[in-house]
Amino acid sequence: DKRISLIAANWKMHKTIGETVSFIETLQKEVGPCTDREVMIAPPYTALDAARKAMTMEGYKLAAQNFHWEEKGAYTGEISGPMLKDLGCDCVILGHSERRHLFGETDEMIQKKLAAAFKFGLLPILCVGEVLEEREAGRTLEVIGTQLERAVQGLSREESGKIVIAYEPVWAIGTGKTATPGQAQEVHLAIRQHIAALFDKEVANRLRILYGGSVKPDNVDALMAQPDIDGLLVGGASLEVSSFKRIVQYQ
Ligand code: G2H
Repeated sequence: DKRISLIAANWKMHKTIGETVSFIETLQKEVGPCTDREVMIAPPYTALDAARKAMTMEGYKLAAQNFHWEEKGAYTGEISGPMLKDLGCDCVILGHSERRHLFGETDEMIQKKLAAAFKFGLLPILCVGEVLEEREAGRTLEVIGTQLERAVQGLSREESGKIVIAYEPVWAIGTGKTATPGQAQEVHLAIRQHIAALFDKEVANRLRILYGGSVKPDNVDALMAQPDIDGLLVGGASLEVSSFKRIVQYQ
């Protein structure tokens, strides 16, 4: 089976309700329905409801940028899986490097979130990635292997085949420094092999692995030409319709 590509916009802490609606309406008008690829948008929590209502075309999916693993309870400031489902979310981004590094998310928390995503029917996009020091010390694959193993602990074979993994080298995030297509492909292949070893080859072949970190209109085609790059997680370049549209329409 061919893996259907996924082009995802991670808006981080950007865009009001009005900006969200006008972005989605314009994007759909200019791109049209998508059948050979999926487009995902992760606006801030406050714009999820409006985004859902604005998404009317085939091939567009809605994601939250984070959530809490418990169903409900005394967790001031947190949002649960059922609340995201209530808003019509399809997916949730987990363990983004900003969550890990700025907000202290650990592998253990990410593992709980991953299990909760399946429990509450949300497709998880699990982010992994090494920092510059780790890459320079030749520890990239080891670090990513550990993040993966810890995150997928307890998942069934079937669940593990449904995860979307996003490889985001931390040194490439928002820095303008993109991994070369070759560097990204090397890690994507290693991730697939690691999942094959943890589960099996069939699961690994089904798995979609996205690249994230300074994706721009001018590097998208070369990244997407790599055999193990199945999509992109785009931050900065997803905030303007013109550049995100070009990324969605990669060749
Ligand atoms: C990495 C990426 C999106 P940017 O955080 O997740 O952001 O494309 O701005 O590097």
